[in-house]
Amino acid sequence: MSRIVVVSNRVAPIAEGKASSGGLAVAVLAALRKSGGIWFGWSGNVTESPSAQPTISESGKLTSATVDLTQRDYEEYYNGFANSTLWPLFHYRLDLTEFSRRTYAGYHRVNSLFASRLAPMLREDDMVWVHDYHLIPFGEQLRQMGHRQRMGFYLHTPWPVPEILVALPNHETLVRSLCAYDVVGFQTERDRAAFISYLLQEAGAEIREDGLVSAYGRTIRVQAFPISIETPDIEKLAAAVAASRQAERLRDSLKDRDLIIGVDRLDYSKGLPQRFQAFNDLLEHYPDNRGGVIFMQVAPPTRTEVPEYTDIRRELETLAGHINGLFAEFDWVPIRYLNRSFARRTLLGFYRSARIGLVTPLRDGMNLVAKEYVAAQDPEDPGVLVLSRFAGAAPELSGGALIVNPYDVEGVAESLQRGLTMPLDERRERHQAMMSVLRECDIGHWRERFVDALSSAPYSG
Ligand code: ADQ
Repeated sequence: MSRIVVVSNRVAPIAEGKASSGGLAVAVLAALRKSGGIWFGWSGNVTESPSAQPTISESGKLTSATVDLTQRDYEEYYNGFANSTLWPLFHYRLDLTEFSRRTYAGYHRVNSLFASRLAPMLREDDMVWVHDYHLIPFGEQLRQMGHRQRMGFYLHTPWPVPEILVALPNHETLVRSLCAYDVVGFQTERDRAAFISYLLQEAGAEIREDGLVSAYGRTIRVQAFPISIETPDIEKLAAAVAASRQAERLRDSLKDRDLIIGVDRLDYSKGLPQRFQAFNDLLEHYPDNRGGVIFMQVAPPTRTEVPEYTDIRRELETLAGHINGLFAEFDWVPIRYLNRSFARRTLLGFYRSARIGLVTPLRDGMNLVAKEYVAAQDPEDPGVLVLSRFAGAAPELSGGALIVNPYDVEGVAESLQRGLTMPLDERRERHQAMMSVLRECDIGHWRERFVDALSSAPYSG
């Protein structure tokens, strides 16, 4: 069995028994433990003169190798091209997309530097699995150094339709880099179709009879692999933490009121202002809910050095203050807005206590919170998922969720009302429909499908 070499912007702790924070880390570690391998990426540290040697730590058959960035690399590669150009562009926010040749050059410089740091560690029959928008040119850089290993790329964000993508001055170079991989994986069929459309329209690509795509002189597999969660583990853990002290404290504080919960990174792609407005609309147009419903939004700040993230934070503070000021009573405050994160197990307890999971991104690659919310419910008395049609999770969960358009604030309020008044039988039915998808398509299934696709790629380079 070939070793797997995972490359991602950040690397999770690999030591056995160390709690990993999320499904991706769990899946990647499981893949690596099975075959042995390396997890390579940025250490998260910014230093003046980073060492040319990666920092290595080992645990069984598994090695983690990390490198530091300089301040300039961090600004140009991470805050710059990755998070101020590609992130907004891939989330259809042309209005927020900045482009500069300086950050673009920094992005390439860091990708090339990372590739040259990993290169000496690679073996002939390794399979390289690169993750996410930070590292699109990584595989091409390795190829240029003569590496012929099987290489796969997985994009966690959406891939935009060609009309959006071509706004990027270097769109062709970016897509050409992707074609250096043997397998290019997306979250959904929608993303895959958008990528294929670009290749057909802009690159004269050809789709072969076996489904592979020929473009830029290479033949690649382009496939959707919707990412998922550790379904059985989440079910068990959520049932266990239902009686935890924190979950109990939350329930006590609700005093039998219904809870609507939102959990996101504080990011403009998550549709938080529209969500707050929808809750405002619920209180305005369905006044029976006043005093009887609480909306709790957990949103820890991220990417705080990118100005757009400061702007959205300020906007939400104003909105939350406004809505609370308008509707609060001396014994009831409608919105609990928390700018902090909680341990995974605590969140699962919160999900289980919530009548509605409100997940309304304007665009999202997948949105694992939606899946986690569903898996955390009590099957005997489950809550309702209100889910944006623009989340990658929507096609899989449409059999059970109330699907909404997040821009339609009144429509979201209507669905909230429907969820709050939904009879138990219907809630159970909807929950079961979603659970049967999540049981079959869990994170293990995602990992196996990707690794299988990569294993069967021809070893050609
Ligand atoms: P994110 O944009 O971070 O991820 P999401 O999928 O919702 O979005 O969350 C990833 C993980 O972080 C989940 O396990 C979730 O529980 C956790 N998380 C989210 N918000 C949190 C909070 N406030 N506090 C604590 N934990 C929180 C990117 C893409 C998504 C894609 C994932 C995985 O943007 O579309 O689903 O990668 O591919």
